[in-house]
Amino acid sequence: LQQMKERTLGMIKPDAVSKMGDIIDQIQKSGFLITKLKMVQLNRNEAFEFYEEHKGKQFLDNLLQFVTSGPVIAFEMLGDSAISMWRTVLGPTDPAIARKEAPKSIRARFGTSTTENACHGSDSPAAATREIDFFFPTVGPTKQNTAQFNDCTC
Ligand code: DGI
Repeated sequence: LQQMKERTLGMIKPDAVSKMGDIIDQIQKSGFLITKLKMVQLNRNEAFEFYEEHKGKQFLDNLLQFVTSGPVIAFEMLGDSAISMWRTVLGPTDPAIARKEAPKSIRARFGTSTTENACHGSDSPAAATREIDFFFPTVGPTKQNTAQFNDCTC
């Protein structure tokens, strides 16, 4: 059963940290198990490493400015098809489009602009692995007990 589950990396961006309660609530009601979580403030080099796939994009500088403007909350989530499921729960990148196409999505509810769009989600298995390791490098105690999720009907 556990093998069918997938892990992905979510991140509440600085604009939505004040809404963390409602966001975590929606995540849990959507059937994910949060298996790791931390609040940190990234410096520019760290943010650039995290967003390395956007090197050369015209919006990168805005994105780095924004994501380093305050703390973020990063979390590893476990669930069925978690990578694509989390992106569905997030909704479209632009919150204005999200409010039209997916009004219950996180970006519809909590995003304000294409830059300030509340949350991040990994877009592929390779990105999920890299981004989980970025925030949660596998050093020190790593034992995790997710047995409770085996009985979960979600
Ligand atoms: O996976 P997403 O977060 O939905 O989108 P992405 O991976 O294409 O881009 C990462 C982030 O960069 C996105 O959440 C917001 C920002 N971004 C993407 N495209 C644009 C953008 N910001 C601006 N201002 N304009 C864009 O076209």
